[in-house]
Amino acid sequence: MPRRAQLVALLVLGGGVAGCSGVQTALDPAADQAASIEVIWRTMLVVCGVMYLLVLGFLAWALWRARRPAAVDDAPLPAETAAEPALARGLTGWVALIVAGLLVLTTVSFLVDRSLAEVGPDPLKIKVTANQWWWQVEYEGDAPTDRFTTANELHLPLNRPAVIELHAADVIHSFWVPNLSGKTDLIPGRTNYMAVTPRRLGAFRGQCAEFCGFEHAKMAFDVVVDPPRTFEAWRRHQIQSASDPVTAEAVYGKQVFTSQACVMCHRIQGTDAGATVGPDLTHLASRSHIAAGALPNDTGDLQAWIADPQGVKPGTAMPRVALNSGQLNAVVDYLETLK
Ligand code: HEC
Ligand SMILES: [Cu+2]
Repeated sequence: MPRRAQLVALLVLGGGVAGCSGVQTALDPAADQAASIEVIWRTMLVVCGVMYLLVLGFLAWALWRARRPAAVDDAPLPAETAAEPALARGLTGWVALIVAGLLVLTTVSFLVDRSLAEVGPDPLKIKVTANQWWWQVEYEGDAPTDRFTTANELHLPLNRPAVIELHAADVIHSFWVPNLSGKTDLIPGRTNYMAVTPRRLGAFRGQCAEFCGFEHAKMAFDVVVDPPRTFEAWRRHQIQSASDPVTAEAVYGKQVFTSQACVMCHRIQGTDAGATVGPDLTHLASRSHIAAGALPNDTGDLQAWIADPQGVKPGTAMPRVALNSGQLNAVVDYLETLK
């Protein structure tokens, strides 16, 4: 291919070209499923692009042909018998081309759809429940002691297939991590499944993709693809109960947490807090965002969130709990020990 043609092909098709890479894009696949979907997208681009150019080309040709001197128009029409075979051949070719294009699109969609349903050996099982407006994430295991719960963040080991079981607690949501796979709805009363086999390390962003109410836009989550050993270390850590606070401030913070309304909605494994209305906070400090991607997880933003959740995410199911500044500081101090 000449260099210029190569460059054009690269610009049109290249997923790796600047602007097509990122943590939330279907053009930068990091899993088998997203890579298959990208094949459909490229095929559609080529087939539909070629058809579009052909149609425009014929249109231009027709316009150009129309500009004939008046004398030609006045000439007697060519005999029908002479014109028809060429026209018939042209139309047959055109129909054949359209059928071939549609066949290519149908075949590719069919094959990719089948490949999306395939699950590799020994899959990791994860259950995700969508809530207005946050994600509960439960890792399943053979033994009860292997199971644990977290929120708004998934870790996946590289190259190992994962099956994500999708549930909804209230309305319909949609689970979408563009770099890993397509969208799948989470429907109340129904269980859906999604398979992902991550092939590249990295941190990606997922987003609810089905309008689910007021804070639909602030219903994101993080997905981290780890090397198997790092994943295993993370998993072992997540299974453990929260460690007891040591500093006086954090001890007071824990006391505030368990004596205020917080305890009626949140769970911190190893304490009296065992409720599941809101996210599990056992290892809150190990997550990179809070409130489903609405804020980064740092001291200032944790304080802002707890002091006024309705200000950050109007309508969220977490109410404002009246705390004085000493209690607020202490409770945040405690939450930051939940590594
Ligand atoms: C009525 C139930 C309820 C009460 C009471 C409550 N929360 Fe929440 N909390 C929630 C819900 C629901 C969310 C998820 C909100 C969202 O992302 O939209 C949440 C989110 C959070 C988060 C962010 C967790 C994450 O991973 O995103 C923190 C931290 C938190 N709450 C701390 C507290 C503290 C501290 C208190 C007490 C001062 C408290 N909550 C009281 C229901 C509650
Ligand atoms: Cu949603």
